[in-house]
Parts: sequence; structure tokens; C-alpha cells
Amino acid sequence: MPTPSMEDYLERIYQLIDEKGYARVSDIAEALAVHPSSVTKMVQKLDANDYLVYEKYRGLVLTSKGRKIGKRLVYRHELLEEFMRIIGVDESRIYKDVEGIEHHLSWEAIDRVGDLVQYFEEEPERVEALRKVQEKNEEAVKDN
Ligand SMILES: [Mn+2]
Repeated sequence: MPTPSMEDYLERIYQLIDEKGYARVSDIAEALAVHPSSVTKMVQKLDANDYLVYEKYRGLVLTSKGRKIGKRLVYRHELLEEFMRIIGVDESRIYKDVEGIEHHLSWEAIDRVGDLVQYFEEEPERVEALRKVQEKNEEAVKDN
């Protein structure tokens, strides 16, 4: 099992490769706002755990294990963002909130959140009904 920090790297490396076809240490450092030496250290750790193969002058390649987990981590992040959007969290807060919770939920909880997102997406009236509850609660706060 990757640690939360390893998960952050795998998620970002998977995304970079998906978008650009490669992930350089400098790109990863920029994306995660960390020093390149920290990236090199972590990349070596991910290599030792068979998530990727790292060669100093040739860059890095995810193994099938790394790709599988990376894909799941990106899915998890996107699903949780969608969940936050549906429950009405302000767009400006969504990214940070997801970064704060994503490593701390079980995969079972993620699957159940997936069911809930699907439940709302299948019938837009369900989202409207939720918004009505939220409006009512906001009115109640104002009246207090
Ligand atoms: Mn994330």
C-alpha cells in the first residue's frame, strides 16, 4: 500500500504522462510545489516499490502496477471533486478539500460515494431537491 505522499506522486505522475506523454522530475516538482531533490528521492522510493522504473538520464516509466494504481488515484480525486460539486461546496474550496480527504477514505467508502454521485447524476431532479433543502437551511440561518 502506498503512503499518502506516495499516492500524491503517483496521482500526479499518472496525470502528467496521460496529458504530455512523459513526466520529468522538474515537471513533477512544479506540479507538487516541492524541491526537485524531494522528487528524486520519492521517485527512487517508488522505483524500489515497483511502481515505476527510473533511469537518471532517461526519465521514468510507470510499471503496470504503477499505472493501475495511478489511474485509480486520478479517478478517486475526480470522483470526490464531483461529489463536492453535487453537495454544493463552493468551487473555490473543492480542490483543497479533496486533497485533504482523498488519502483517508477506504476504497469501500469511495465506491459508495460513487453510487451516491451516480444516484444524483441519473436524475437531475435529485440535485434540485437537495438545493431546495440547502436554500431552506440557509434561510433558517438568516432568520436566527
Ligand atoms: Mn489529489
